[in-house]
Amino acid sequence: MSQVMRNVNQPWLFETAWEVVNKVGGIYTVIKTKVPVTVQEYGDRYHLTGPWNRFTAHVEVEEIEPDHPAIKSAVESIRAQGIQVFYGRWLIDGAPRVILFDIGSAGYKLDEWKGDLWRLAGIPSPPNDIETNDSILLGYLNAWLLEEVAKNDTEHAIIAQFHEWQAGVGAVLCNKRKIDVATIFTTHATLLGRYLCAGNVDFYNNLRHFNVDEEAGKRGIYHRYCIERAAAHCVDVFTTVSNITAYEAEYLLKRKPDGVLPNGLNVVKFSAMHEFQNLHQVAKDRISHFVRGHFYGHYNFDLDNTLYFFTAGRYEYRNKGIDMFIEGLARLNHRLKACNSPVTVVAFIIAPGKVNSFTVETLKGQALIKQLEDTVDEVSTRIGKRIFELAARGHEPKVEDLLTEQDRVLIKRRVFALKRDALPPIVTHNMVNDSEDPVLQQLRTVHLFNNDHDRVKVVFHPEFLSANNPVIGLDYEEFIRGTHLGVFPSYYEPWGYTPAECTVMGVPSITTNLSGFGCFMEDNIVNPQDYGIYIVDRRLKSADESIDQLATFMFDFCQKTRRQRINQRNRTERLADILDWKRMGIEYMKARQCALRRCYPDSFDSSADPYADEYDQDHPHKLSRPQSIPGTPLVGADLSTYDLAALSISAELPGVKDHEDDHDLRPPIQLKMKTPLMTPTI
Ligand code: G6P
Ligand code: 1S3
Repeated sequence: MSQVMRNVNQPWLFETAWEVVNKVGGIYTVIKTKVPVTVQEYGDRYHLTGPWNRFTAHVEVEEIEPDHPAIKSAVESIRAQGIQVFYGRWLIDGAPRVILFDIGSAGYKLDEWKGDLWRLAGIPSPPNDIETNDSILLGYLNAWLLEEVAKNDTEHAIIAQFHEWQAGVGAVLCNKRKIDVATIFTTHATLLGRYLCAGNVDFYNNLRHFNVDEEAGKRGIYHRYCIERAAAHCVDVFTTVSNITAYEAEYLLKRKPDGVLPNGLNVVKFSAMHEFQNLHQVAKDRISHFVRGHFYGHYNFDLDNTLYFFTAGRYEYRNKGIDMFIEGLARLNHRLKACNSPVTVVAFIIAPGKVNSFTVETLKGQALIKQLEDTVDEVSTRIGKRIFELAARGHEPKVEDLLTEQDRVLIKRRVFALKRDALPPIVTHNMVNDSEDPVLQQLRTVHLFNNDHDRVKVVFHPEFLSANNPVIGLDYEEFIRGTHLGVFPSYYEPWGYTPAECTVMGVPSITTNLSGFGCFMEDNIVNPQDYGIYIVDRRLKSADESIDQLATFMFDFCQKTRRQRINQRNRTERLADILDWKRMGIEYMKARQCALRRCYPDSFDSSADPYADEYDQDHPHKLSRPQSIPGTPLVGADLSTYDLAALSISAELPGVKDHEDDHDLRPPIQLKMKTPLMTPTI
């Protein structure tokens, strides 16, 4: 509790994460996309802090000098100790102020701070864990900054929000040193959850029984776990990104989260309603271009009857459900063959692995198809000139006059070059450990080899996509637009941005009831599958049954006509508003307000505070609904809070009914009123 009366109406907000101007994974997306709504609320009172990454910071951040005296003098006092602190504006939507610490320049303090952390909080730190060392440096620098600002400015309340364990040391220090700030710790996954799930553990059924210290010790992450757990306990408000991770955190970190802050996105609405459909066609053509090259010599399928499925994410083979995707594809292949389907599915797996470079075959495929394209262009130009010349002289051109022997030979040479005996590769890169790579191993086990007779073809691209990529040549976003279905059958997925990104671009996706996003949709939307959100049951079904359900979703999708796919994309895209930060950001507001109330209770008149009861068990709040969507509440909807115990036993399978005849009559999206986003606990 604060010693001084601070103004809680105009607070400073400092948000810290390892991924500020430093892309590693999903937290970067959370921070970056949330900036516009946060800047709108806090303006220049909002600062993001993180590590200075030499490769990104100098192109993404415009350096300026701090103009507020409290910040200026805080930054200067750190700089005076020989530590490099960069202050500037992050050149993204909202242009937030960022304070980036050059972790290396504080290296001389490492031993001193590690000793201090041990004495102060009993947190050990072994010598060679670079990631932990970096997070200790970041945490101490961040706490130093906050302490200085709190000292320099005693007028305003200060909120400090820490994301994930890498930023957790700062939260622990704020508590131990009694720094006068209101604190929030948000975990986007738990360390133990991630590690346990990646192994062969029945995670969700055993959550209550794990000996957490022992499990962390066995995995060599005890010290990291200590930071994470201490951070969760040291803050005013502890939050996570979904109900399912809240459940996990309660047992693994031993504190029930105060609330859930689901991840949003910045939804771009086109003025022309069908613009996103046109963009789908454009991006799909570019994927098709890649496919022609990749499958050269075996390109015996009709692209007009070809569907592009994909999965993408961190290369966490089991956690992200890549294992289930591959098995599901094998079954889909079998079913499509058995019914003589004219449809071909090209399934992409995009997950960065250890690679050396593109394979020669992959590059050759693109080069050959480019040569053929160039040759056809040249020959067409010559044919055009010949037609013109003949017509100009008053002759009617005959087909046999148009293609000369020379052109014929040229084209023949290109066609001959496209012959190959080997099958089209299943992977685009040379992998460092090809024979032990789990994706390749499984593709081999299930015999998905891109044979001519296979109806399911696979392309494993073990690197994130970029427009500069010489093979696919599309940014991830454009790539998603060009696909037909995203498939993310995750086992461990606190939120899961991938299906959410599909949704806002109008691409249907498959997720699971073990992912934060899947549960959120199941909890908030009536019949999510009607809107292109298919949810595989991985809670109550055996692995085999779940795979079968996944294969059925994919098989049923293959039966859709083009018209039905277009209609479904329209319906999917309409869900975008639900995922917009304009709505999701409200949960962050509630968490901040709650932190302020807990830290500065004397500054509040609870009768006038709209969020006064947010975490008060006696006054549970209701789900906030977006203004823009006409919702039809369920009759008799359950207004109770989420039932932790039910997570392992509930979840009825949504009907697989598909509105085949729905010609997009635009019925209102039915929002359930069941699940409050915040969990009252205290
Ligand atoms: C969009 C385009 C249409 C195109 C369709 C293809 O809707 O606007 O011109 O025919 O995509 O859909 P498909 O599901 O076959 O890729
Ligand atoms: C985590 O990143 P991940 O892919 O390792 O944080 C993301 C952002 O909150 C979340 O979407 C994801 O499920 C988590 O797993």
